[in-house]
Amino acid sequence: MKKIFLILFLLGCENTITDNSSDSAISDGIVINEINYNSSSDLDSEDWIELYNPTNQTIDLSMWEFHGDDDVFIIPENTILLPNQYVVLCENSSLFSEIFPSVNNFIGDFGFGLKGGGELLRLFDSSDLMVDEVEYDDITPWPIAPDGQGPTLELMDPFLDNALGNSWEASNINGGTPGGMNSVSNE
Ligand SMILES: [Ca+2]
Ligand SMILES: [Ca+2]
Ligand SMILES: [Ca+2]
Ligand SMILES: [Ca+2]
Repeated sequence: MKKIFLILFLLGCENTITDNSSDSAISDGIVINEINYNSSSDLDSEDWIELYNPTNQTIDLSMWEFHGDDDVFIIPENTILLPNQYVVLCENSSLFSEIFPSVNNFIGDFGFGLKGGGELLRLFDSSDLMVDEVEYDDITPWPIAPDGQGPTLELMDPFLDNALGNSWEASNINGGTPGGMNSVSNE
């Protein structure tokens, strides 16, 4: 009997650990919601990612860190994301605003490119807790059109597991939807 309890206890622990990691991602809320890692040559804004706040809380992103495989960008002070709002982190803000003159909710420059063959992107809060991570790829099950054909990678729903390629689609719009609702979103 004791043995069974111990096993249940251990199973319980394992579940708790697993749940905690996904719960902390959800409770911190911010989601990597769109990725432009390889622009088409006619619409080359250089690389960017879009963050989304799906919670009903205002979240302060000041001093949060965006990590690529080899590089880190520190989000500036006074970066506040209201509920249901988006912000774009861009590699090159002047090129970005040339291509997307009507998009104002961006910050940069993060100054490094996102790899054309996939890369691990991670977001950490100011206490160094990981908030979200996506290791995108340019092969199935990831949509492949975002690899230089014009569309971006768009998350279909901010509450889907964005670690999975199947949760993403190529945007319906050339250049994607930086700073606004994804074109493939059902909402
Ligand atoms: Ca790139
Ligand atoms: Ca590629
Ligand atoms: Ca996630
Ligand atoms: Ca978008």
